[in-house]
Amino acid sequence: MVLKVGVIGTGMIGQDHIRRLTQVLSGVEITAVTDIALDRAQSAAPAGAEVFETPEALIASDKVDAIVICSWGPAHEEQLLTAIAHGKPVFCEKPMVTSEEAALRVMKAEVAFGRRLVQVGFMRRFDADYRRLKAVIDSGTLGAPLLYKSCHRNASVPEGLYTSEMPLNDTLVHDADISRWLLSDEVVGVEVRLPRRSSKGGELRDPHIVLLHCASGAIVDVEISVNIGYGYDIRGEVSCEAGIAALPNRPATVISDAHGYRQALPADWRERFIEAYDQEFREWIVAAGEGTATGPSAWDGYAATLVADAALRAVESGVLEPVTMIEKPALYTDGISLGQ
Ligand code: NAD
Ligand code: ISE
Repeated sequence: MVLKVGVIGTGMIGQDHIRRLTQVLSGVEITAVTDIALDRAQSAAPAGAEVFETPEALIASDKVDAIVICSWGPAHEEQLLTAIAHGKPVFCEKPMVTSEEAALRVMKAEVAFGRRLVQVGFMRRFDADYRRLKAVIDSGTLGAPLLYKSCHRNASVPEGLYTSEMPLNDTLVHDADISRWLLSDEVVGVEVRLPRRSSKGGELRDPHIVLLHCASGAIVDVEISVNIGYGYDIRGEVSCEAGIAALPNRPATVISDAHGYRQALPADWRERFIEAYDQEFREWIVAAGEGTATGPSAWDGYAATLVADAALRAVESGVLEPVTMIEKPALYTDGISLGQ
């Protein structure tokens, strides 16, 4: 069976996901697209796909079995709730939503539906390097994880569109999610420190140092820099009781020239995580074909949203802001959310 997919939002990542769903992966066909910029939807639409004027019409269409949301974060809640109301599996790019209240509404709707429908686009969980790193930590050979250093450096971000809240409610959510997943832990408190501001981003608040305090006592130290200029530089290193486990540098041709020995860095997330996005969709297509979702859940989207909210509060207060979660609904307690 071929999964008929409708894509909402045909900007940067929408176009990249359309490419992978039409040119890389099998068992899937894009039958519908929409965007508030209809001309963008028109030019991104693959052959045979219908361009819908609204997300509601696309979701309701019987041409669509499952939905991929690639619109801006604040638009996700309404689109998720509509997809759940139609009982259709939905892949939603991160951040799942941009407030705790919205995350609770999405979980409530999915729990009332009674089956998982939502997968959140935390693609790092599908990256082979992160999966190997987690396998080492889970094996216990290095003892308990004590500290995790996560560097999240973007070469640049779209000027004007990327605002000072976004390092925390758009970028940090990846580090929050991967930390919970790698350490099989929950975040219970967040501190933020603001170093000297980089002149490269104009008025943008950048960089940030964020400390995630975990329930086990482990601490995650996150650097968010979004105008580093030289490339897309993602690093991760876990300090355990009996050793260190770290992400490797990505393989790249070694160039020797007048600047010395050097290896190119990925330009952006598209290049660095290309295989991870492919794999997250491979797994999504299988689950969506069965009318459900696996992988990062609405609970994980909720957890990351709480961290972002706490980080934004911590910028204002300058102190450790607590993170308090509701009791985990049974729908999310099967081990899918944490530890897998
Ligand atoms: P973008 O601005 O390039 O594209 C977003 C598109 O959504 C635009 O074309 C816009 O017109 C459309 N849109 C916005 N609101 C809409 C609505 N209500 N209905 C229909 N269309 C709407 O942004 P982007 O970089 O492609 O990011 C899109 C989403 O993907 C964001 O949530 C972002 O955080 C996420 N993202 C994730 C990753 C990742 O690594 N997983 C990478 C980039 C972006
Ligand atoms: C972007 O939306 C992503 O999700 C990228 O993975 C992240 O590195 C970047 O900071 C975000 O803006």
